[in-house]
Amino acid sequence: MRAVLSIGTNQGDREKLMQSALDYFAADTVASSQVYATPPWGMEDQPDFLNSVIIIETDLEPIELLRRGQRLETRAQRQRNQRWGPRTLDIDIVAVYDEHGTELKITDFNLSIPHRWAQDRAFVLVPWLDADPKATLYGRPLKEYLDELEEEEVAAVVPHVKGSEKH
Ligand code: A4P
Ligand code: MG
Repeated sequence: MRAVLSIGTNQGDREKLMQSALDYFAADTVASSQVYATPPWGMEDQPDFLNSVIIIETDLEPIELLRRGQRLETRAQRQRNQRWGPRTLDIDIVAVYDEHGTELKITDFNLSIPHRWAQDRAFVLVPWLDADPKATLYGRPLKEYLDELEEEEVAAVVPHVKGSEKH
């Protein structure tokens, strides 16, 4: 299975947390985006995020992949207290494809794939397109979803300059 993962962080040592998640999946990673600095989406009164998208090849079942991601979030001492609120680490499964490249749909109590907001989020679409310029979602090229978003929202997703963190 090929899986598209979105990694986000806006609390703590964001660069280090981002790197730890990238390292965790490195052996399975077949493509990855740059790391982007992104304004908060959904709940705007919180610090900016770092976001990236990676594409991995894995034999894990989607639910097990979700658990692995959640374990990493827990290791990052993430507190779950607010929907769309600040977090040290967030790993979302954006989309999965079988060995023929067919997009899989999963609607489970605690797992829904494709991720329900993916097409509305510049912080997912811009890095995803960077990692995989040919990517599609629900059979449509990502570019089409990006064209439907506010220009400013898309333009606000910019490559993060490493080492520019203020402490
Ligand atoms: N869940 C269902 N489907 C999935 C999936 N495909 N991938 C369930 C991952 N998890 C999935 O998530 C709540 C539950 O969603 C999980 O227990 C899992 O079973 P959560 O991460 O615990 O809670 P949450 O993240 O606060 O809620 P939600 O709705 O998942 O938020 P999102 O979608 O993760 O958005 N702005 C910027 N710029 N960058 C960001 O990364 N992230 C968010 C969080 C908001 N704004 C952001 C960013
Ligand atoms: Mg999440």
